[in-house]
Amino acid sequence: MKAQLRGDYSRAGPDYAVEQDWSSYTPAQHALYRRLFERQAKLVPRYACPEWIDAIAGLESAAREIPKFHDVSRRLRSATGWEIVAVPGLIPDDAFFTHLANRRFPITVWLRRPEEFDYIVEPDVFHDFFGHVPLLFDRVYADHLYEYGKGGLKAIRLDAVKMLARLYWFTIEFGLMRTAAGIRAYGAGLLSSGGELGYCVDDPRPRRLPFELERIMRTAYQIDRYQDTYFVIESFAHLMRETAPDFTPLYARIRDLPLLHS
Ligand code: HBI
Ligand code: FE
Repeated sequence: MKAQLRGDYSRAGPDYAVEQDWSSYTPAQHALYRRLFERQAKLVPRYACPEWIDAIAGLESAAREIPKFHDVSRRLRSATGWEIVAVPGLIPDDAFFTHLANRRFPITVWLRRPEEFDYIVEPDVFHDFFGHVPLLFDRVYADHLYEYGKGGLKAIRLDAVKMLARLYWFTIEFGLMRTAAGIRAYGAGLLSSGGELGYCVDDPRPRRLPFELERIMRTAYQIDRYQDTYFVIESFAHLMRETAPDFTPLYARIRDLPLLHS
């Protein structure tokens, strides 16, 4: 059983949606959010993929204070048809995949405590917003997430969620992209991390492997430390192409094979 999740799930609906209740954030919380933003703002010009850099330019409101989800959803809907759904934190797979399959991205409403400035176990509003929302303004990335959501509902039926979760981990959370200027990060866990964002691009220790779906689905990922293996896509169009086929035969082929330890 998952350790006790810290969000307030008491007012969540059947789809786990809650009100953001923006007025409940304190000035101290907005200030902490701003410090987190400013820490990453120093790093992203050097380490973030161009699509993230382009998108954040249109989200200047997100720099000063915890963003108002409704305001951003309005802009997001006209850009790619997506919107933010406020959630109390991690939600069950079927609810999560159902939101993605309806072009809604779940964003946690609570912010970490000051002592969690450098590391947090569960995704909070800073990880979710800063790491995930800007790329939803990129049409190809957003279309991939939509397909991922539909694929997730199918994976539940095929009892293949653990394999599919590795794809999400090594792309949406910790993915790297090759660009003309060199390797850049597009994974939300990287973009929102004070230490791993520089490490994943600059450090000689981790392996940086070309994107390979079967290898990704067989690679165990690290939960509470920097990854020692990253996978590199050529572009979001490349990610889209590589994940377009039906995964059913792939699940059947690798289901009982041993994990490859990165
Ligand atoms: N819930 N709020 C939230 N955010 C996630 O990223 C998330 C989730 N529930 C399930 C989940 N991710 C993963 O297990 C799936 O991607 C497999
Ligand atoms: Fe995330």
